Amino acid sequence: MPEATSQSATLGLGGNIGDPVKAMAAALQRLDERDDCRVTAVSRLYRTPPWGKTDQSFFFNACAAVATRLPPEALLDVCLSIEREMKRERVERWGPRTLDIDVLTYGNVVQQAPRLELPHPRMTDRGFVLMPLADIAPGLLVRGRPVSDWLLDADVTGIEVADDSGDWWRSA
Ligand code: PH2
Ligand code: MG
Ligand code: MG
Repeated sequence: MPEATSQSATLGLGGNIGDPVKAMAAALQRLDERDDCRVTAVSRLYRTPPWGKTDQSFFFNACAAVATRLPPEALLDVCLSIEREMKRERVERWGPRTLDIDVLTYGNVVQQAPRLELPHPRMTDRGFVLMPLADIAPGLLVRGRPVSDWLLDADVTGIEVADDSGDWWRSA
């Protein structure tokens, strides 16, 4: 992929039913296989307490950086179509999720578009996003502040490293 025309985006991945680690790994492999996307960094894998709606299973979470020629909304569409593909076998209405892929940042783009707000509006409140993101992009500025700085204020209670190999996604 020609680097000159590509942008760097970061993604947050998570899931808590079925085999979320396998779904996250498959999603990253799928993205990396595309001509218009390359996975350039993947965080460690984390096991995280459920945030928001707390009466559900622990999640697995990770973040990745991709170099892509796709514009932001097209990257979102690719992520949503991979989500659908991975959910096909065991979709559970109203239930927890097998795989969620959120576009967190895209270059320096700041937009309040209805389909895709950038940077992700809630990423700076969430330990389960900031902790993995700090593995791969501690200096990335989000709303004027580095990820590693946002992490200092985040609640990371109960978050554990589940796999610190960095290439967990290639073998899962
Ligand atoms: N995703 C949610 C809601 N709560 N909690 C954790 N720990 N990890 C997640 O990925 C997560 C969540 C909605 O997207
Ligand atoms: Mg999400
Ligand atoms: Mg989502």
